[in-house]
Amino acid sequence: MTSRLCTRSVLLRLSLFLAISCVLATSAFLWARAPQDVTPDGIPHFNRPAPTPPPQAHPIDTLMKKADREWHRLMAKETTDLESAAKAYRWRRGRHPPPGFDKWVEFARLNGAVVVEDFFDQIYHDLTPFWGLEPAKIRRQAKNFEFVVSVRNGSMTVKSDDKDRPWMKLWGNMVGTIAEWLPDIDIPINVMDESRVVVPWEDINEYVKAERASRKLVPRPEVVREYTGLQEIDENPGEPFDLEWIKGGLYWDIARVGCPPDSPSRNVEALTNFSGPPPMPSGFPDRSFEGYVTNWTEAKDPCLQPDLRGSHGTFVEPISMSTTHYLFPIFGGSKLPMNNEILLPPAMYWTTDEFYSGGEEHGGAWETKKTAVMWRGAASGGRNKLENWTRFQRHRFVSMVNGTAVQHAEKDSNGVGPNFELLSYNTYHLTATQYMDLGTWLNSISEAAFVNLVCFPGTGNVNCPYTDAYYEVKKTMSMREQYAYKFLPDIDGNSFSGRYRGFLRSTSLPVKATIYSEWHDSRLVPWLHFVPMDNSFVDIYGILDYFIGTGIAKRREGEEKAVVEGAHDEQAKKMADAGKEWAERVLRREDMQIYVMRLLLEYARICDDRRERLGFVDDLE
Ligand SMILES: *[C@@H]1O[C@H](CO)[C@@H](O)[C@H](O)[C@H]1NC(C)=O
Ligand SMILES: *[C@@H]1O[C@H](CO)[C@@H](O)[C@H](O)[C@H]1NC(C)=O
Ligand SMILES: *[C@@H]1O[C@H](CO)[C@@H](O)[C@H](O)[C@H]1NC(C)=O
Ligand SMILES: *[C@@H]1O[C@H](CO)[C@@H](O)[C@H](O)[C@H]1NC(C)=O
Ligand SMILES: CC(=O)N[C@H]1CO[C@H](CO)[C@@H](O)[C@@H]1O
Repeated sequence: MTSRLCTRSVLLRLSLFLAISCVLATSAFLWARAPQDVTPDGIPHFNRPAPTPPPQAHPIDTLMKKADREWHRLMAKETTDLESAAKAYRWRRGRHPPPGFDKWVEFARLNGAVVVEDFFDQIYHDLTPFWGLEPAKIRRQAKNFEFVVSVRNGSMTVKSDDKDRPWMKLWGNMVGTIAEWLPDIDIPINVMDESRVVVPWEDINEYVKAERASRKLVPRPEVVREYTGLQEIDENPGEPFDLEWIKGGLYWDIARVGCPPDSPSRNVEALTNFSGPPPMPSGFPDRSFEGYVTNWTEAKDPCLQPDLRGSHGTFVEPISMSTTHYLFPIFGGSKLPMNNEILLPPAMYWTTDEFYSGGEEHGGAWETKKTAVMWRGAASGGRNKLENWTRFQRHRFVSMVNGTAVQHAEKDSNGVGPNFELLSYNTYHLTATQYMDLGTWLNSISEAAFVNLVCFPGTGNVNCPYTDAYYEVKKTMSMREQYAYKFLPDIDGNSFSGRYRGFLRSTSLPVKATIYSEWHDSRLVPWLHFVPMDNSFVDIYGILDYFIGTGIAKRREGEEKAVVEGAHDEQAKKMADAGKEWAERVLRREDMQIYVMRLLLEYARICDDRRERLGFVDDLE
């Protein structure tokens, strides 16, 4: 804290006394690049010798190397035929594969899929607790839900209150394309943006134990090879269960009961005062590697980050809430780590609507792109109001990359903005801030803006009395137009951000922060296919500094080409290319079908009274 306040005060030209005590308090390294390196008027001057390069590798270099190794480790497990796939299955899952597994392998093979058993981990994470419920109960819950996609005799049907509900249509369509290979199933669908189920951790733990106890490789003669089917429930559907929906209250308090008892968030109560900037790290984020996300699973997990209760719209004020603490089967496109829905690839990824998918145009060559950060979107994330808008993630992000807003904070208020707090320049040691202030630099490399302030109470879409002073509303920009920029941050809205797949498939580089889990999580490797970012966004400057550097090209004496100090453009291009190439191999529509087919075979088994003995063993004969 001392050095944070001190250095900032130097930069902000506060009292000499503080400057001296700061110099005394900070290390020799800081001293070496202290005030004289910073131009007081924010104008870059390049007539100084280049700073000596840092002694070790940049942490991002280290993380990229680690990601490469991680990917090779994954790919070493690739399976190519029924035999190796079934073997990998038994090894990882401890059971026989479900009936229909041979058709599944065949379908994957015909569609040229990369098959690594680990890519399907999310399915097992989601379904495991259901081994703790009676199959008959799951079938009845599923059958009687209001929104259901069903398969009978290889045909798909949709039950909904309105046949034009887009999510129902899209997911119905997705299941319909593979229905001929599926057993009879009822798939209850979450039609809301927000996730719906948080079962207390202690209950889930019991359900998971039930799965563990029943897990075994049943001797071949005892294996049942055919699903029972749903005739019985069709003839005798019974009544819906009362799931005791919770429709009000503080979502943080509802959600944290899903956290492990010893996790940092479990016993931290919700906030009720959302005025001013959110709690933010005062140094490198916890669990980071020298300031950068190193474990993506942890970086996304609110159970490990109580601060998120005051800095993410999901916990500040969701638009709508309808949650239960009882386990029942419901499928949706995204969820928090403490939720218990069953994930499908989001309908927004299945649609061919260009607004979400970005269409089939993926952007031009890297060299033709503008070296800048582009973000356009609505001020969603929840219901932002006068009393709490400063705690919403999209607002925070747009402000933190707004050079003017950042400059105000630096010059006038000791680094504290209306909805963010800056770290000292001596935390991340950016190249850019050796030459200019953060605001000046950001103004030259960043073009983020809202297209709609989503004010509450509503005042039309463009004006908003409490945020007008902080944001300039700009025109919507199609994803295709955004691909003209190298760096595309992706920030949660009311739940996950539906443009992520489009960004991954683009020739630009996605920079991703989220607290939501999705179907694809175990097939994407952070720092290889995308740049992971902390939910506080304090690492955004370090990320941009590494890739873009000062943003201003200059020619050194005796050198032919002008270079941008500190830039790693090659690495950015490499990651953008790798992400695109990988998305074209494992995030195709075919890959979604393959994921859903595997998921639904498993789900049908869990719904079957004979589930403990149901299995596929033909490969062992
Ligand atoms: C499915 O097929 C079975 C056997 O052919 C038949 O008894 C049943 O009525 C069919 N169900 C539906 C929903 O078509
Ligand atoms: C909320 O917090 C702010 C800043 O800490 C404080 O000024 C304000 O009085 C608090 N409001 C209430 C209602 O407690
Ligand atoms: C990331 O963190 C999770 C949860 O703490 C842990 O289980 C996992 O092993 C970690 N992954 C890596 C690659 O370190
Ligand atoms: C950037 O911040 C300034 C000062 O808060 C504000 O006037 C301006 O509208 C913001 N720009 C955008 C694009 O939101
Ligand atoms: C979850 C929560 O407490 N949200 C609050 C956001 O701020 C408004 C205005 O103070 C409150 O009404 C909400 O309850």
